[in-house]
Amino acid sequence: MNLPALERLRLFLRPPGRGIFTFSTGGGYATPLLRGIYGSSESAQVQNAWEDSLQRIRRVSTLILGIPSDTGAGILRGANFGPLGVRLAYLKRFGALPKNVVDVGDVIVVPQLLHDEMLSEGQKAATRAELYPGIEEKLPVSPLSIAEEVLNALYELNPQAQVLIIGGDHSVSWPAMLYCRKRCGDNFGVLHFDAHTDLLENRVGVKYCFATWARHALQLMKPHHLVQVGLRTSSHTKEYWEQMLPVTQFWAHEIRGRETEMLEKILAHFHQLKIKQLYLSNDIDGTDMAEAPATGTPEKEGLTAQFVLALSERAKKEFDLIGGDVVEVAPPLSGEWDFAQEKTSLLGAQYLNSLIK
Ligand SMILES: [Mn+2]
Repeated sequence: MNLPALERLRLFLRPPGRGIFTFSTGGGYATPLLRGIYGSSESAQVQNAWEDSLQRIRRVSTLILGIPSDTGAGILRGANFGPLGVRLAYLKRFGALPKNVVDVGDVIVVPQLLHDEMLSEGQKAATRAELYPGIEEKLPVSPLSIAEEVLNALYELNPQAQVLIIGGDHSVSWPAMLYCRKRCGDNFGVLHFDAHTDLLENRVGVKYCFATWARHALQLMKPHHLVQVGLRTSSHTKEYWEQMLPVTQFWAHEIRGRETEMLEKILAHFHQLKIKQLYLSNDIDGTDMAEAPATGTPEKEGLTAQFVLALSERAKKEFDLIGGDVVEVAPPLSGEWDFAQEKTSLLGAQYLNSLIK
């Protein structure tokens, strides 16, 4: 990439809430968020305030990135509104972000695309002409491919910053895994909350989606550095997965009723492996559906939010939490349109807050 990192970010990102590509319909959803963050939803003012915030990337300790894509989902959708819902709920619950945090905005999402490897040259050229008029460079056009380049640019501008992603379906964790690999080599741990293993090699022949990112991530890290917590819906058993793959699992039924003991056991696993740098991926469906109903694949008999928060806080204290995500929050599935009050978005906001250094 020839363009300077900040230039690339200006092309690949939009102000918070503006990443879902809209023409005449749908742009209004972001208005309350923009007013809440910048005090205005007027385009020129928002653009100026957002560009100022990009200038602060080098000076802060945490960067927040929205990836409003649910093209990688496969059951119920709506996680494309996750970044909007979680940010609105965050504002309502906690107010403005702390001074050491910058929200860099949303990856621009063309909602029919997922990863550039899935596209013909013709489609890539056509979308490039729309997204980046007048630019010769062959820039990425799909949300996961753009996110990979955004994370590269953020790393270039501030290699020490913690990067927190708001998804999006769980496929958005794949570019995050590439980021961890670039930053730490193969020596990083991943603490992964989920009802599902996300360990498929592919799903109906599709390599990149919500069900495969964790399988591919195993190839980027040392054995048993991926720890999955809260599993309860899989076509295979824990024994099957742990024998077949270098993964460590703690299923929901092992944790329920023994939270205090299991929390220590999970943390001890990372310490035994001498892991220092940790990434925390929080699929909100790891939490019981009674507490997190607005998600694409809600499951009962899950983790309590209290346990997930307690483990996240401890992980932040005991490890160098280089990054994390909150994914699969799908506020439209709640049937409510005031996302600032919506239950699952509010929980997502608490999870996000628990990760901020
Ligand atoms: Mn998942």
